Amino acid sequence: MSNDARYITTPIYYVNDRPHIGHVYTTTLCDVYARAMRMQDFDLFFLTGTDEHGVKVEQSALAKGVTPQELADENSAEFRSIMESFHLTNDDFIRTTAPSHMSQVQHFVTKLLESGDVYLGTFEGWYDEGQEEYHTETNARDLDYTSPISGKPLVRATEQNYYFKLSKYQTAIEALYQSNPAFVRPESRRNEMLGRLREGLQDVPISRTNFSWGIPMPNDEEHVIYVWIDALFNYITGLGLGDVDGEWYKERKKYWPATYHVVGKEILWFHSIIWPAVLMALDLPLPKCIYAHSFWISEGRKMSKSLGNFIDLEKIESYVNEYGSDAWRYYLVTQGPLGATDADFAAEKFHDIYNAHLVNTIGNCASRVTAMIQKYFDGALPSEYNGDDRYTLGGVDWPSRCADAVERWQHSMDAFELDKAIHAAMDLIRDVDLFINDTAPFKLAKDETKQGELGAILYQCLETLRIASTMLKPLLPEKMEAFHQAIGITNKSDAGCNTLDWGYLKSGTAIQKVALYPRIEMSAAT
Ligand code: ME8
Repeated sequence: MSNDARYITTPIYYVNDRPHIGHVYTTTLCDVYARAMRMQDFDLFFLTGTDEHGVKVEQSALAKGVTPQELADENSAEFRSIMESFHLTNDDFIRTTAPSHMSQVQHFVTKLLESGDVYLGTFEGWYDEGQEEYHTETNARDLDYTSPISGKPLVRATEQNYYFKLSKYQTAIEALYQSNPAFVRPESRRNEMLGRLREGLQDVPISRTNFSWGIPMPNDEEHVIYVWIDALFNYITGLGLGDVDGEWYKERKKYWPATYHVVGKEILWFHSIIWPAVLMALDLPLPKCIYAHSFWISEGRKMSKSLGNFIDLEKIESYVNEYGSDAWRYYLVTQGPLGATDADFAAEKFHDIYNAHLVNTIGNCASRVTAMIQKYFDGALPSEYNGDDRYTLGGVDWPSRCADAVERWQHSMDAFELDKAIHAAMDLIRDVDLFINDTAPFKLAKDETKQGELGAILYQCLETLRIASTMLKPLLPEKMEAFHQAIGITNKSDAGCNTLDWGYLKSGTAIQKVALYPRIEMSAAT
């Protein structure tokens, strides 16, 4: 991987469910990061897709009277279409039923068989049928022998299967967690995994014989590869790492190892223990960070179809139609469960955040500044200097204030601290508002002799807003681009689209008055 290459992934989503807020959330987080990196000219690859094998897909297809492939095609297409309709800028959309993925998985499993990391053996354990996951005795006891997801009892199961020698990697995984404390984030999730590591790692089955909808074991057609192993490999098959002839995705190999695998907390075990051990067994570099966010709940309760608080695709669309796609992204990313605790999706809170942050802060400040340039300078951007020193105006050194905010933004984006990155931009906007109150340009406008000072103040305000809006563009692409258009950045290839350096705007540029986010009354629709 070159220094400039970055690779971010979402989980690949099960096709036996329809897309909902959880899927859109994780993908939106990755989208914000991807856009921010591309904006800074990093060579970035963003992968999402669908997880299409397994007993659940086979059973749902049977119940519907279609083939598993037909069901997978239909539901995968729906996931793919949300990426497009929500302007999620993934570079590819991987499907685990694609021949390129399947043959690479077989290649990797063959290597694991050859190295002895995969062997045939017998297993007995507590099995969660809904999740297709085994639990250790201790874990099963803690869960009261019931599935934490479906609430159904765990069943005692015995199988002859192929196993992955996870136990062999106990010391290596412990060393990984010690030497790289940021391998799993946030810290509370890392601590959970450390706790499970202390229980000791046991070998895990990686094949099944109780259904056929999966990738066959390369040496034994009776067995299909366990859906979780099949799915984890997507992160490297999508880059062609298992392509023996080297023809597939040649140009993508440079993106490995991943910068971030972003996942929900419920699948952290697979990503932060099993996946690195598999990669170690294959002698491949490890991802830099597994970031596990928490869950959305809705109106104070776990989302459920029967409670009627489920945020499904139709519900999401009603918010996007009413408030706009920027507002949806803003709420998701700034109010979502990025940290250790679950977050509540509530209609009233959505409405309040929209009004307080988008209407009253960003929208109001942009309209205030552009309106004054219209009114006092006929819409032509005045000069940055007032003859003397611009820094004496209101006591704020705006170029260095902006440079500090940009540095904070860059650092936070890089560290996937999206909330902090957004704060850096929002704080700038709030400071512009305070600066206007302090310097009172509307009073200066009444004094003919203060024209230079008035112009210089408005220049500082607009240039600062341009920089803040550029930092917000990965989150609010629609309206920040509209704002750029209104302040004379009309060409998408224009350096002004992305530059975070002070002084891009030139005096004399025609500035239009903007109204970015309309005030909206709360309706019953959402
Ligand atoms: O687990 N809040 O797929 P999946 C926030 N195929 N995020 C949520 C959420 C919620 N309430 N519900 C779901 C699978 N998510 C496997 C993954 S990866 C190699 C295989 C998001 O369709 C979150 O990212 O059940 C979670 O990890 C993912 O959707 C699970 O999607």
